[in-house]
Amino acid sequence: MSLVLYHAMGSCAFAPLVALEEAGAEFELRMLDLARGDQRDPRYLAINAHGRVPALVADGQAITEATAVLVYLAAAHPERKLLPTEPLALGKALEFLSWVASSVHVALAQVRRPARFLNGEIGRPELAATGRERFGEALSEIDALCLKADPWLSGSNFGAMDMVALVVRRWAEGLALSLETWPNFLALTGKGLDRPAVQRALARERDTAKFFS
Ligand SMILES: N[C@@H](CCC(=O)N[C@@H](CS)C(=O)NCC(=O)O)C(=O)O
Repeated sequence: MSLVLYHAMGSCAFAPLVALEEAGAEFELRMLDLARGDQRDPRYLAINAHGRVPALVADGQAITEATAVLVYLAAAHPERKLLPTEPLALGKALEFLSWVASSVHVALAQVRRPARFLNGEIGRPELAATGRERFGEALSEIDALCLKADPWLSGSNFGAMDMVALVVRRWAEGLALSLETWPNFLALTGKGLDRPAVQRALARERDTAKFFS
């Protein structure tokens, strides 16, 4: 099986990167530079026509959307228990991943990419302010989930929900939010960051040269 993950620094593709490291999978990492617009390079659009990361190419077949990539990796590495198999727990885990992708990520996009929502300059500061507010509210919701984590959001083992929580933490840091406001989230993600596989993922993204030079 050949696996290639397309990722970009600070992006939601960090969760699949951590999942691959946790699973001990052999894979090639290809880093895009989103600020330079690599995601719109025709060579990348041929892999993901939406022009976004992540994309995981498994034996020549591209899977896009962070949630779908995580579901694929969970199914490909059942022994790693990235997602629960018990129906209710699985439903709750997918609820969390879908909510982050469809709501939390969109709040972030309001702040970072207002041109996606409004053609002109008018209204952009209000859009960004609302996005920041929604993002903060989401962090409070995640903080409450972290309080109940036992010991991880995913249950007894560090799984897909915890990996996505790490992505949210990096987004929050990117927005220069004070994480002390959400102490349970800070503690859980701090524990996640200490994991050897997460440290390997951080080192690997840092040490991998940009793919399109
Ligand atoms: N719904 C997609 C969103 C993917 C997405 O927007 N990824 C961002 C990085 S976190 C990206 O590629 N941004 C580049 C752009 O918006 O041009 C998912 O959950 O995977």
